[in-house]
Amino acid sequence: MILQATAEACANIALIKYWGKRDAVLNLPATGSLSLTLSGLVTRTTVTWAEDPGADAIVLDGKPAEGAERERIATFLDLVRALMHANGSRRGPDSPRATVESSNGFPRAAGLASSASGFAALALAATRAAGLELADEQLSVLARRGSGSACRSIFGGFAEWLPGNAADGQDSHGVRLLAPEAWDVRMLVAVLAERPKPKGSRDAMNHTVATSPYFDAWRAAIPGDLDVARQAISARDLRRLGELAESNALRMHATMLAARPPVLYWLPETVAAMRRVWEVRDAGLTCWFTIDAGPNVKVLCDVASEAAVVAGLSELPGVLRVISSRPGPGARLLPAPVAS
Ligand code: 2P0
Repeated sequence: MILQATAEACANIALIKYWGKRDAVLNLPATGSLSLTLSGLVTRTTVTWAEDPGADAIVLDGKPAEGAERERIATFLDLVRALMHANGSRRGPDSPRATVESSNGFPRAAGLASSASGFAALALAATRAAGLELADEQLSVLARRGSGSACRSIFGGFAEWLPGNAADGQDSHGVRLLAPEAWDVRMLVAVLAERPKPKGSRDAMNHTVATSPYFDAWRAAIPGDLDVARQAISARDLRRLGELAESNALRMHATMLAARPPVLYWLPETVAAMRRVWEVRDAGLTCWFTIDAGPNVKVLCDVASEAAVVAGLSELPGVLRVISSRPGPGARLLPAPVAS
C-alpha cells in the first residue's frame, strides 16, 4: 500500500487581522479574524509515510529544511503521528517516518503568508496519506497548530477563524463565510524589494501582547470589526469591507509600533505603495490596502479597477512585481499520479 498523498492549499490574507494569542503552544488567538483565500499563492505538498529508520525527510522548494523551520514541521508531524495512534490507524506503520516535499509558487517567508498555505497543505496531505479523513473543521484545528493563520486556508473564499473558548482549542478553527465563486473581487500583492524581516511574526505578536499599551484597545475593537465585515461580505459591499480592512491593518501596525521596543515592518517602498493606493482611490478607483507582518502591500479591489491599480503600483520604483489573485479554493487533494 502506498501511504502517500498530495495536497494544495492557497495562502490567505486577513482583512481583520490575527495579532495576539491567548495560548502560544496551541496557537489559540486572543480574538477572531477574517480573511480572503487567494488563488495566486499556492503551496503543493506531498507526504509519504514509511516505516524505516531515521528522521523525517523534509524538502522545501527543492532544498532540505533546516534549523527552526525543520523543527516546526517535524513537531507538526508528531501531532499527525499522535492522531494516527489515537485513531488506531491500522493502515499506517507503527513508528512512521514522513517524507515531505513542498513547493511554493511564490517566495517563502516574504510576508506572503506561506506558513498559512504550507501548514494547510501539509495537514491535508499528511492526514490523508495516513488514511485519516478529518472533517474540514478538524483539519482546520490541526492546521492551526502549525501556524494560526493556516486554519483559515483550509477554506476557500472568505473565511473566519472562530477563536473558541475551550482550553484544548478544539473549538478554535476556521469556518467558511462565502464560497470563492460567490463574489468576484481581486487581491493584488505588490511585492517590494525583499530584505530580511526585522522579526518573525510569531515573536512580534507575542512581544506586542506583552509590551504594547494599545493591545487591549486593539483586542476590544475586533468583535465590532468582525460584525461589520460579515455584514459587508454578506451584502457584497466592497467599499465598506475595504475601508474597514484598511483601518484594521493600520490599527494592528499602530499597536505594534507602540510595543517596546517597537516593531516596524514598513519600508519606504511600503509607504509609497500605501500613498499610491490613496492617490488612485482619490482618482476614482475602487481599492484599499492591507499590510501584514512584512513590507509588502496587498490591495483589495474590484474587477473593473484591477488593471489600473496594477499599473499604478507597477510604476513605483520599489515594486518588483504585482501578483493578482481571485478568491481561491480551499485545501484540496490532488489525484495520485498514474503509475507508468
Ligand atoms: C493574519 N498574521 O491574520 C496576521 C496578520 C500576520 C499579520 O497570522 O504564530 O504565521 O504561526 O500562529 O499565523 C501571521 O502569523 O503566526 C499572521 P503563528 P502566523 O494573517
